[in-house]
Amino acid sequence: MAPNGTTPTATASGESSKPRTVASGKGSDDAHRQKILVVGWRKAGKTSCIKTVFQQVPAREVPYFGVTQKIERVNYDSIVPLQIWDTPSNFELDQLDVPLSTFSTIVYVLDMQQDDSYHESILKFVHLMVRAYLVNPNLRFSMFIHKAEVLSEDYRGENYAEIQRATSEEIEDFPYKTLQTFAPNLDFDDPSTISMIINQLISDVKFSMTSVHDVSLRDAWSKVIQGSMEMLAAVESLLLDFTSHSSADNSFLFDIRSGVILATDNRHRTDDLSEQVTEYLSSFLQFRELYKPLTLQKANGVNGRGDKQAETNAQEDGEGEEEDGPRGWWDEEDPDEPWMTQSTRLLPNTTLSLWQFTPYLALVVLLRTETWQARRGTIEYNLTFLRQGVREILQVM
Ligand SMILES: Nc1nc2c(ncn2[C@@H]2O[C@H](COP(=O)(O)OP(=O)(O)O)[C@@H](O)[C@H]2O)c(=O)[nH]1
Ligand SMILES: [Mg+2]
Repeated sequence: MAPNGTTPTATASGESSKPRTVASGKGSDDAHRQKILVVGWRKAGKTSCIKTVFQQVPAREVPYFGVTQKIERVNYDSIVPLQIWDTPSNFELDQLDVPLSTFSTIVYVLDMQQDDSYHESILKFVHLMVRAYLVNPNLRFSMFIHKAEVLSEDYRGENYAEIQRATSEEIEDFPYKTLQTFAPNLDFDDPSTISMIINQLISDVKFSMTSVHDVSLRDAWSKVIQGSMEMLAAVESLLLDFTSHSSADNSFLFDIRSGVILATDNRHRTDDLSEQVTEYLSSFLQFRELYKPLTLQKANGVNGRGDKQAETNAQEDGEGEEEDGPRGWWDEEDPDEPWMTQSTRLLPNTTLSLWQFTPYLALVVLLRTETWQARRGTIEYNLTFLRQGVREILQVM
């Protein structure tokens, strides 16, 4: 299990880490973090949604989480540094010791099984959205309709649609005038003001069905994080360039520890495909965990090869070739970092390749096996540009 602290570091999953920021977790580096406020009814699954993804706590431990007693902040370093605020069950906005406008996103977790408290919960969410909108119209809203795996597929779809419909309805019916004191500059007697707010809130809120037991939760977080990435369009266009120049089918940029997709080339992509690739990555990383003790042992001098040996172990070339072949360009680029890399022929015609970019980021590429065999050199050459491009974008942010 990952360290329980509120500042997981890159070493949690075994990379030799070179943190981009000094994540002390003592509040010293809070200012540059995108803040995400997670709220919802008691036992809706807020803590579970955070811990299973950002602290790598296995889903089987979810039933044993205690009740959250006070606000907890989880710092997480990814393509953008995040701070995720977990809230206790009786949470009210006035308990925040920072202005509501500090947050970039509010995630509302709603327990899909609780039909009887839907309505109250939705009301609470809408109230929160309006309050937040009035202090910061750029704030983003996400609702995780959670524990979805419990319901049958039909029932699940029905509930999902019903919750979205009810949320829109409550946004329309909200007594905006009661919040006039929070927005002295807006005229709530003017119907056009109200309808502008209504339209914006309805179009802004993003819904996702989630469960800690499958990849849907990481998918939902992926949308939240992508919403926080000012550089998303730039990264996507780099991925698109790389993918088309390499004649690959799809490229996914992953946050390694959480397994959240940060960007894709956005071509021929389906939810199923994203799910499968996410599953692949987490299975592969489990292998790495398995080998880590072995790697450490060797790195500690059994054969004196240290990091070089670690690197060989971290590589799992599905075709079993080039174990002792010439060193790749990525070794030359940053000799201190034993970046992981891997390629697997999944099916006769399909190959999946993975390259680690930074302690936080890995690229997964799906391509035709014949393309991989014929163009591997070009692909790895193109990769240098992609990697440089991504790093440059990260540096200017
Ligand atoms: N079936 C199911 N139960 C979940 C899921 N996520 C959380 N739970 C359960 O919901 C309960 C409350 O979870 P917790 O994260 O502590 O909720 P919080 O009070 O909102 O922080 C726990 O008993 C969890 O086992 C899920 O995805 N599916
Ligand atoms: Mg909790």
